[in-house]
Amino acid sequence: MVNEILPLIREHDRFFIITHIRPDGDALGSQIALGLFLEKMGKQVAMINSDSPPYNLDWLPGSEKVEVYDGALSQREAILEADVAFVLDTNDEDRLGHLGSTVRKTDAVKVLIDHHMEPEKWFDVPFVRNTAAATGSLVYEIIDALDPSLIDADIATALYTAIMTDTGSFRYSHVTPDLHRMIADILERGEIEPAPIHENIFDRKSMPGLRLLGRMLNRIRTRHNGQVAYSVVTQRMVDDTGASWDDKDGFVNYILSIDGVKAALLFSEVSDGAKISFRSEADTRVDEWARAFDGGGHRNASGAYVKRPSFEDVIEDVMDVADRYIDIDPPHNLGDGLSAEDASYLETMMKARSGDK
Ligand SMILES: [Mn+2]
Repeated sequence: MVNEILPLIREHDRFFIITHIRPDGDALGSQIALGLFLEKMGKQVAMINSDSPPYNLDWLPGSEKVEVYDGALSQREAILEADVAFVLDTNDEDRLGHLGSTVRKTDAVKVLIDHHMEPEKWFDVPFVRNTAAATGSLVYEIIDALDPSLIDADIATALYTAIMTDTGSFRYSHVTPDLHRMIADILERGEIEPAPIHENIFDRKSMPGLRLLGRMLNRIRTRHNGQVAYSVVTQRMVDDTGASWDDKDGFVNYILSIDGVKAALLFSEVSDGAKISFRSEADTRVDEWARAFDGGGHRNASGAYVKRPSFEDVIEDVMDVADRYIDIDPPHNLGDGLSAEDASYLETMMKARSGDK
């Protein structure tokens, strides 16, 4: 509950904030917004992660204050001497990288601020709402309850980035009028423009990255009458194009953008199997499908890491059970004006054809 966090912030001075490995916009935006806000309250703040930000977030004002853990004494001290340790946007020790066990063992009050399901049990104060659009919206609630007048351009930019990136630019099913009102307040208080933030995050792609995108688009396949689609990024494709693996971020959204596709998957090759990104349209959910392969995430955006002897095995195993998790609509109007026998014959034919695409 947010009410438990407020006195913790008011009554303590030294804070440590960490977010997950391979930090995304919500992770870094939430961390920076909370960190800058606490500093403006006159608190001592250390922001330390296991990984550095991706290239499209390194411009975020305040990111220069986020350190990458290198074992330095000053960093260890900051963690061990903190009164309160905030863990943002993940509820899982492993997702904190090599800092995980240190954070778990610290004597600080451990506060979780997150919107994922099934939190681990070691947090003293969990502020968790899995219907929240972003961790950033929970950080906003804390700021709003303490002193929203402290929201300046940098804090607003961080909050906007967190919420915008985790909602697919305000399109996923968690987006509500209330969320838009929150965004309006953030824009007004910070006196910031949204457009430059979108440009910084989405319009800085490299030429090799776009070539990789081209290769990925060429390999899109559909199943179930075009309602489920997937593609791949392989090591070979990355090597051939000179791209980096980070360039595939957002690729899965192109697959979902195909007319009629309700659920889209991107399989990325790793040495012992594949990493999978699942995305779906608002009224279709993919989290249960991801969870069936030991992954997790949200209704419309999930992920999994599946180990198999070969990359192709993963694709087959995952795609073969698509219709267990996705409601496949029958082909439209097939039976109109036909006898029942002809209609069922046609449908069988369609099924056979869509299966081998
Ligand atoms: Mn998030």
